[in-house]
Amino acid sequence: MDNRPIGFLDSGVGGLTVVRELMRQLPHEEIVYIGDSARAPYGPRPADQIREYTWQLVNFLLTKNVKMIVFACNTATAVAWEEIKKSLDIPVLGVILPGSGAAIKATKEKKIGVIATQMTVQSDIYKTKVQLLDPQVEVTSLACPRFVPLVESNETTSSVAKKVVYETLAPLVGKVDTLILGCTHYPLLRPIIQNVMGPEVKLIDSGAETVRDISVLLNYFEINRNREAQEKSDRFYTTAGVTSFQDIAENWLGTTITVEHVSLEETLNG
Ligand code: I24
Ligand code: DGL
Repeated sequence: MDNRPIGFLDSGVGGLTVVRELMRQLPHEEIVYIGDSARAPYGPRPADQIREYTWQLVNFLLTKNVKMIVFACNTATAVAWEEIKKSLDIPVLGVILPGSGAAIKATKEKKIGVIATQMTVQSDIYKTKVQLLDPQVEVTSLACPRFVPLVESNETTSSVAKKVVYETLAPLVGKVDTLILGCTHYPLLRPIIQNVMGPEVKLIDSGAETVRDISVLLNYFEINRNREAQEKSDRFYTTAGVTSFQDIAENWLGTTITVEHVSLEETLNG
């Protein structure tokens, strides 16, 4: 047993889709979450910058005595996960491998689509990982730069959302039998995406798949949290304003939470 918390990092609030899954699948685990909302979104940023920011988030989590770190952000995973996990001696999980594995299991025609931010698509990481597992699979990637702004303006069911999703996904319709939602925000558009792609297409939520892998790792290393341990206290940190983070998070998670502001420069250099 290991009663230390699990650390989560994300560019902002999107990683809460992974946290909600964790709360559902592993309700006894304690959470420390850092969201870099002050510098979000990461998707359109250069890779070097994302790597630098992600290191800062990791170093912050390391000061919180975490037993494992989860990159709850596809973009950070795409450009920084392999490098960072090599330098740490605790398990570090990203959201990309779990989704890739699940997609390979799901596909019948060996035609997988990936939708994600510009940087994740540019990195070609999903294609690389999927084809390492099965070279016969055809992978078609598509950047959907309009989806994150859509969700963040509360447009997840509107006719505008339907129009944008329909227009953006047109090149994939009929071309794939499995579609990886390779961005934290996309599960919020899931009903529209399913509608546009058609009922036969299997949608893979990388966040949900990642929590299954967290569970496997906890069991393998026997580092589950003792459910009889003292009451857990989840902590959420944001580099931007506390109130807006808290509003979104409490609405999404359906529970009250503790949120603190953190200035990464001061915390890590001071
Ligand atoms: N959803 C997201 N980000 C936002 C938002 C949202 N505003 C409304 N909704 N804003 O991501 C990002 C910018 N903020 C973040 C906080 O600090 C200041 C800057 C998706 C969230 C996924 C869990 C819509 C919305 C909501 C509540 C729950 C879910 C949701 F208000 F999509
Ligand atoms: N969290 C990011 C991801 O999963 C989406 C938002 C952003 O671009 O920062 O790729």
